[in-house]
Amino acid sequence: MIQNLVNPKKFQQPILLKGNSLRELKKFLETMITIRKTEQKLALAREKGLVRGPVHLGVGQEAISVGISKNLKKTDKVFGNHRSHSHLLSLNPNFYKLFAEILGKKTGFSKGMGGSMHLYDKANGFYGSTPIVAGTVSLAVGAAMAAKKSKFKSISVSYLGDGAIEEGVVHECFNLAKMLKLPILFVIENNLFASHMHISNRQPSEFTSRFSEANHIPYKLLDGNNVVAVHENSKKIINKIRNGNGPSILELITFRWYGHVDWREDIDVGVKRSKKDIQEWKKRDPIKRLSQSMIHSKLWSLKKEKKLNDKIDLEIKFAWDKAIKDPFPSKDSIHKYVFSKD
Ligand SMILES: Cc1ncc(C[n+]2csc(CCOP(=O)(O)OP(=O)(O)O)c2C)c(N)n1
Ligand SMILES: [Mg+2]
Repeated sequence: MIQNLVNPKKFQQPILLKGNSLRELKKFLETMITIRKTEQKLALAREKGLVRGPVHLGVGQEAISVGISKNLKKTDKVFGNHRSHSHLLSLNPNFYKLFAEILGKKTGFSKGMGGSMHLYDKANGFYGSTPIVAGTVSLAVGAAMAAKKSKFKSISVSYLGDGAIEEGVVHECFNLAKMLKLPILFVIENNLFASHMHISNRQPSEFTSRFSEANHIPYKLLDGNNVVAVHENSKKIINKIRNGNGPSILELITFRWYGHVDWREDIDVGVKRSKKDIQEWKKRDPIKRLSQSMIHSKLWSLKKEKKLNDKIDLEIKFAWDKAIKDPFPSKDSIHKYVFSKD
């Protein structure tokens, strides 16, 4: 059963709805669609040359951060990686500020100084995306240490990929987090690829949560394209962490529809990524599976979904048009925010 998680032909059916109110389910759907459409807009803008820096897109992986973020508080500290649009938008769906940042505008999340891979939104608990693979894992552990020392019941969340697990620092972090019983959730987004290389060419197993056994850290392995399962399981795990039981690892199997970076599909650059696989993984779409379940349960309809899609399309168009017209930061602000002596 668990082995099937990496088979693109499996887990394509509608998901089991349990425990969530209609309001919560609609919110999951709306947030996932919003994140998807935001990233699709970025893909198109990048292809057209309107966006100048690289964008790492997580289309297809939306259920993970949407399911987890619902269980977080604004005082929790979330640390992302290079593919973090969804991590941030799940906490604060302000796609206008994301567009502005990626276009280098003063109104962006990092005042236009960072772009896609240096996002920051402290007010909503997002402590940063960064291009250095595994670069934030130790920061998340440090934040958890601070939270524990201050006896403040906040937790850290560290998003990392199946490629990041291959960095030594991650294993030092697992060990330290366990030894100090820190309030941290490590979320491994296993999309089976690191850049262009499939996990079977890099590791003796397709699952990375096995590393938790070396440090006696509890872990759970799940279908990352099932928002209800992600939400329900992370809720229980986060409650345990919040109540002083130390770290946990949650590994979520998923797949990104785009290639490693920008709008291309990467079917021609490496091993084991065929057009057919991508088509099969698209059938495991986290949005479609939730929507179908809601329709089967007579909680939702295609008509309502069209209305929702139209509304989000319009909001995205408005936000993009506004961000495009926004001013760039002044040249001297770089001394204040990037090369500051303070
Ligand atoms: C320290 C470091 N090594 C290598 C790279 C180049 N690099 C960027 S993303 C990436 C793959 C990361 O894979 P994973 O952690 O699985 O995340 P995904 O891209 O699949 O979301 C690599 C090797 C880097 N940015 N930093
Ligand atoms: Mg990966």
